[in-house]
Amino acid sequence: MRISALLLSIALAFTSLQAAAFTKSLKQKGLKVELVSEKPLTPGVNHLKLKLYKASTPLDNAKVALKIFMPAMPGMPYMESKAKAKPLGNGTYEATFNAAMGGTWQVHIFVTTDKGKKYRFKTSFNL
Ligand SMILES: [Cu+2]
Repeated sequence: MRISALLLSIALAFTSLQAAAFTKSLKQKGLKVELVSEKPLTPGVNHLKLKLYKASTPLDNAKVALKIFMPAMPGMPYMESKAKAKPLGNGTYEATFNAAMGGTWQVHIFVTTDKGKKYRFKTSFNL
């Protein structure tokens, strides 16, 4: 009984890992952003879905942009990459961005609602 429950939870965990290789949830002042990528984020080109929710309702008609940057390091200049996300409907936006190298990237996500309200979310990606 216990073992079957354990196996079931492992199977469920595996299924949810299969569903999306990368997910992250951010929240600020009542606005929630779920980041979802079908494939693992890697150096090079990535497609990231950003799902916006205001009070659990999908938020459409927002302007969504993403900036990733890496501070200068010894022997390496500051690097950054910007992307405007395109709306896919139902509160979902998709940003395609290029990461020049592996490592830790700082990430800022800028959201402007159709009412002109601005949000900035900060997180990081390890590629
Ligand atoms: Cu670097």
